[in-house]
Amino acid sequence: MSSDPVAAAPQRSFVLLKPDAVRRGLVGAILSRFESRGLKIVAMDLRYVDGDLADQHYAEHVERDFYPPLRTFVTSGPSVAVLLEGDQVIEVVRTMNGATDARKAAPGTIRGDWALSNRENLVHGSDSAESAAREIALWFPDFA
Ligand code: IDP
Repeated sequence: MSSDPVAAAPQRSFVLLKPDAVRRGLVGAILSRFESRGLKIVAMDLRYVDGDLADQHYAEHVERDFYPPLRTFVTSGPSVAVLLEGDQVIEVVRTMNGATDARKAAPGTIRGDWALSNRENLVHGSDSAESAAREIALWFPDFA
């Protein structure tokens, strides 16, 4: 029997394809990477994120200097909200997304291949099991 709690059950992560991904027509390409890796789309929805939802999603950042322009950006057009499932999906998605500052993201990552900004960096992925639970409850309450 495995003693690794992470490996014991498929995990879920909340992923947001931000407005730049939709605007630039990269939704299919990004989803294709996740699917090709073996991650499963459990739920997906095109969302017009309003200021309230942005504030709740980024609750830990609302006091930061970078938040006002980030809020403007995430509300600037439709995003695609995705619930992904798979073995260690939270860490796998974070690795596939690449560094937050896309200018420093490694080639082969989503940000490292297709973005060049520390704000408009195409994707969000939950950063921990606790964040995933909070974000899934916020974005996909039927799956919480
Ligand atoms: P993450 O998306 O890689 O988890 P976080 O630190 O949680 O990174 O930041 C959330 C989002 O806020 C980033 O994805 C990016 O869009 C934006 N952001 C973070 N730091 C900066 C910054 O220094 N300048 C501008 N935008 C930032």
